[in-house]
Amino acid sequence: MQTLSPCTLARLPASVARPGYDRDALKTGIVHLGLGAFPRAHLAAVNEAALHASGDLRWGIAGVSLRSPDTRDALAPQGGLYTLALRDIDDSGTPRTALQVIGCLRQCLVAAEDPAAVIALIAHPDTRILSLTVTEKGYCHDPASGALQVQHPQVQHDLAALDRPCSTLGFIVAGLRQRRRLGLAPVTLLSLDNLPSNGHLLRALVLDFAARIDPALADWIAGRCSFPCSMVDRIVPRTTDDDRALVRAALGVEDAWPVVGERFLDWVLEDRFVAGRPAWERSGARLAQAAQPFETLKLRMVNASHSALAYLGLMAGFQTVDQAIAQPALRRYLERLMTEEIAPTLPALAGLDLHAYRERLLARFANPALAHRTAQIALDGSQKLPQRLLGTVRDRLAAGASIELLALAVAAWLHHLRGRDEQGQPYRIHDPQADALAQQHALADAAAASDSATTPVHQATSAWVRTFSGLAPVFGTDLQHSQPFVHAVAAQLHALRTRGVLPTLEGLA
Ligand code: CS2
Repeated sequence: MQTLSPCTLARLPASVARPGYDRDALKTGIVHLGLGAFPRAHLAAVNEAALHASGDLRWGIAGVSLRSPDTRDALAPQGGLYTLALRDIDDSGTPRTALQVIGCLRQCLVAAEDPAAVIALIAHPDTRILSLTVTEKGYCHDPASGALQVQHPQVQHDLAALDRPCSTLGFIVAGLRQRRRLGLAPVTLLSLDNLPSNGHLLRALVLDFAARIDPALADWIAGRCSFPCSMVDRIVPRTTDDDRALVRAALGVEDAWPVVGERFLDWVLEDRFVAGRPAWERSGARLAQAAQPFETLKLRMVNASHSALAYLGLMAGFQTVDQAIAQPALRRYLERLMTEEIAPTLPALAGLDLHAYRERLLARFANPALAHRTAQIALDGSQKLPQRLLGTVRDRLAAGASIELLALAVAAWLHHLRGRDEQGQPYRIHDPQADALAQQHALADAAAASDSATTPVHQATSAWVRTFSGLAPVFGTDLQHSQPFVHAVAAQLHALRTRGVLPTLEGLA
């Protein structure tokens, strides 16, 4: 079978959308770091539509994978073309797929193979936006405080050898240093990751890093570059072989690297672009004065529910989000979590119908055509919990409000760290802090064991939780000392350990 490429575009079925602009005339205005499925399913999709709507061909994308050559190896023979498959179900419950070949990804690089090429690209006169989706851990920061992890091996490496960086921050600062040396215009740095105030966070980390290299460079970046905040919402599971087979059958040619997502898309961003931007507002993006209320809404509703569902679902043996949400007890729990404990902490947003937002979210989770794996969402919990759950917990504690349902989500993460589900199936904990988590687990076990000699078992669980929440990069320095926090989490952890996930959910007050 032939491969998807500029030469085979013309033979695709008419139902498959494809680039309608002159790809050869496209310039690279956007350099994107972190070329996973996520940006290919939202940034590139909105950008593609903006190219069609505006005809402004300054805005092609060069994508950079930091380490893995897989995406470049798959896409280079396809001339950067790939298929976006948006999947949902129709009114009769039958899965349906809308297919589009995206053309705005002009170039793919692998930073680890050729760091100088990436620096040169960032420091190219055509580059105007440097965007990133490198996941939470890619920021080399302390998730609870937001501070740069100066001792992080990659940060240490890059501070000593910035000509051959390996971290995201290293590439950004090396590229900006080169722009400044060449007397080029500044760029906009656009974080698209699921982090609170992602633009402010990125700015603080870049400036801290740059100041350690050259304070004048940090001043140049602070004074000339901009860091708009953004909120991006689209569920994009990892592409599977089944997805590839489906796309192949529909296209009649082989696409080695398609991406699958839901139809739903919401992208809110602040309009602070120092070197211009594509007409994204003409293709679905919403421009806002401040993105933060939208981020808070999304992190606390979508991502918190997702993580709660992932840990509870994984422990109970449900492989995918739609299977998990089909359990009435889990669905009911999520409804209550959002309505009773999360919603009261959300910022006011004009025109927002929170009930409709919640219902649509539950329907998105129930989409069987996505088969989004709970194990995928469960990754990197140490990086996700602070902004997804613990900020809400703090707000509730400060208001003297109950946290029973939030505590269950936190307890589910802790329970899942034991590394085997309720059927006894073992799994690995994938987390950049895996070693620290295992150490803290052992400390907590020891604290609980010494307590259990003298106290009832649920008090020993409190000792366990108090000790575990001494892990400051996740829990900060306050939660360990909060009796209501420790007791609420311990009660839920005790229930999960002794009764299991579904009976615990059914037994909620
Ligand atoms: C998910 C997110 O993997 C995860 O942790 O919660 O990727 C989620 O699917 C997106 O943020 C939805 O916009």
